[in-house]
Amino acid sequence: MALIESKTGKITKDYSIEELREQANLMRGYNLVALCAAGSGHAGGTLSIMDITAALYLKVADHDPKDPSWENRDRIIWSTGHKAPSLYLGLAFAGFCKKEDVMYLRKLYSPFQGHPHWLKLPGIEVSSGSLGQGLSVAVGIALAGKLNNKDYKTFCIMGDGEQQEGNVWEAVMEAGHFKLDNIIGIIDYNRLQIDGWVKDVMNVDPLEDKYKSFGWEVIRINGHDMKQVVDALEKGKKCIGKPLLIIADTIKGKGVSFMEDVAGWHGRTPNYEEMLKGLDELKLKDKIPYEKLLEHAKEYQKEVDKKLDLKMPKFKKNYWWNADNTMKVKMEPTRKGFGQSLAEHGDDERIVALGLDISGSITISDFYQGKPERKKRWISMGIAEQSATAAAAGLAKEGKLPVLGTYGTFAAARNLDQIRVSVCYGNFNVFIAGAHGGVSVGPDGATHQALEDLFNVCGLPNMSVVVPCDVLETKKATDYLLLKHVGPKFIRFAREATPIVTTEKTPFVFGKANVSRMRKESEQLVDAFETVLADQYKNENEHLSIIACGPMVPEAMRAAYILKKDYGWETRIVNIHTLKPIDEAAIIRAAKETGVVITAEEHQIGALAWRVSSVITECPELYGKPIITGAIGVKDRFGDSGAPWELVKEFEVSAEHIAAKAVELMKIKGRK
Ligand SMILES: Cc1ncc(C[n+]2csc(CCOP(=O)(O)OP(=O)(O)O)c2C)c(N)n1
Repeated sequence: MALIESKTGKITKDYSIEELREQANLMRGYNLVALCAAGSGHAGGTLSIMDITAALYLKVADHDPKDPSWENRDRIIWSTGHKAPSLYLGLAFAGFCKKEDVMYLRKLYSPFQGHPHWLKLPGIEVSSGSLGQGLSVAVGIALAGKLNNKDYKTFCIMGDGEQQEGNVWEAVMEAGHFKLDNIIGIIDYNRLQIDGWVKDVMNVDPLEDKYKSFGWEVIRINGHDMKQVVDALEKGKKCIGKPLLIIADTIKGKGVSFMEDVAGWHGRTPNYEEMLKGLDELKLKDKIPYEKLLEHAKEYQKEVDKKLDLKMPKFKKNYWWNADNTMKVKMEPTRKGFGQSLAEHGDDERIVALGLDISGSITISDFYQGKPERKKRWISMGIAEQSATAAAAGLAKEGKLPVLGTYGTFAAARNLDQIRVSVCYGNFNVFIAGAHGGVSVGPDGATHQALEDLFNVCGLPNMSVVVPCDVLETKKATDYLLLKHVGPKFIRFAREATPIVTTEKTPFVFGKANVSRMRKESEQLVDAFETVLADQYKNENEHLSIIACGPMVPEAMRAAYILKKDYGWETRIVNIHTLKPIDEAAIIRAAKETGVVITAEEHQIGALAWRVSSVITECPELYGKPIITGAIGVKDRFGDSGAPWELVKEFEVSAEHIAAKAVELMKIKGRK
């Protein structure tokens, strides 16, 4: 039908095919501006799906912007959550929200999250971002429709690469089995995914035959021919006895010549010049007030900055990273250390690296870069974390050294049962990398911020877990885990550049903590600290201890600096790079010798804090001793979109938060 007034059934706007084409073009333009304002996001897929978005939101779906939760509305599920900007523009052009507000895309506190969150913006049906789940949700919604005798239809937008997820096929089977003729699946068949052409990464074809064999009706259309798109969607609304799949042939980056069919534009955004060029090609430079829109985004950002600043604990001066001429740091992403190690040791014929369609960004592709002879040991598994994990167990069983990695949340949650049973229970030598850990992965938002991964992997018998503090430690940890450690092993590293706080000479011994002490104020923070193995450290009766892992170690060092300068307190920093098995002796000594212990982790509080607490509370030597403890970490909440360092502030995982906690605990220590 069209956009309607739910109370009266009156059509409020009915677009012609020509008007829909114009709207889709305009939406492409707004998309470029929003992505430019955000500075991150997905250009390619948002442009390939835009004609379908316009047809669905402005013409085919029955819904009412004034009553977004009208019970008879058609439901539109975005299984490919990374195309969120397209969804937002569909809603905005239909009147659910203001077009200019889409410019808040990916900004902190914004309803326009990097991946859609239905609790933040009316009109979004479900939260998504972890691929392969949407069709199952659609099955549930369609089943509920049948149970409730409702006539609404459930549209589900998927990607072609996404078809590699096993979960998709469970849902395809269910929809066919239950003859859910109220489901219309749409595949944005743009032939590309992150690592390249779908047919090369992991072929999914012939999709028509596959869906048909599961009891679906299938039609294939040109996804940029508005008439064909509208006709296909309308046909879906009339389907009887079977679910319908629309395979829409599209072009990734459609409409902007330099983005079309280029894999690199999957997760890239246009800069200002590229945005202008794109708008020019779309003939929209005079039709979209892009300067005003960019200004709107900047105004929003100013408010965010103010709010964040008010929330931050304050000290005598600004101690933020590189704010001053002393205690400066160089920054590099920890993930690079992982890639460097794979590149260095990749000649070992036992090593087999498994790709999960996010290879460049997590650096696992460094394994074969410039080394074509290693390509035979590079196995692209597509977007299939569960199967890849179990396959790695099989490779390990036959004597190989399999390494796989993806976003921490997909490397330690999506595949948790496979890690548990196939890898850990079998005690196989599988090396899993959880990349982009913590909130600092930034604007992708909650679905992509691994904040529970360490609970999952630390809870598994036989598993060893390492969370290195900087790029150099990541390299050393990978060197060790890759070739020396035998058994299930997990390394967690981050996406964002974080301070380098160790040197080549800093010890790294698996299972043994390091102790760092600030000795002076110096030009470079790394020179101000002395770091030794915890079991070689002699007690100096410091005022307090900070026990940290991962990028919280640099924050702990900065906190020690703040506490020394503003309060004259000495701090023992214990770097627990190996979370499992944990260095109990180092924790017990810190507790006994300083009496105040603060844990710091970029994770839901507990992966480190509760392990440290249990070491302290179970140590007979400490029974009855007044140990004062506090925990810094994420406080039982999901993540949010925002710039990486903004999120460090918002989620209270900065040096300032550690130092404020120290002040609080030291008051208590003083009272004793
Ligand atoms: C479970 C899961 N694994 C990995 C990712 C990371 N990821 C985001 S988009 C994408 C590629 C998707 O390709 P496709 O479905 O073809 O979408 P399109 O090319 O149309 O953007 C991947 C691997 C994810 N979001 N979810």
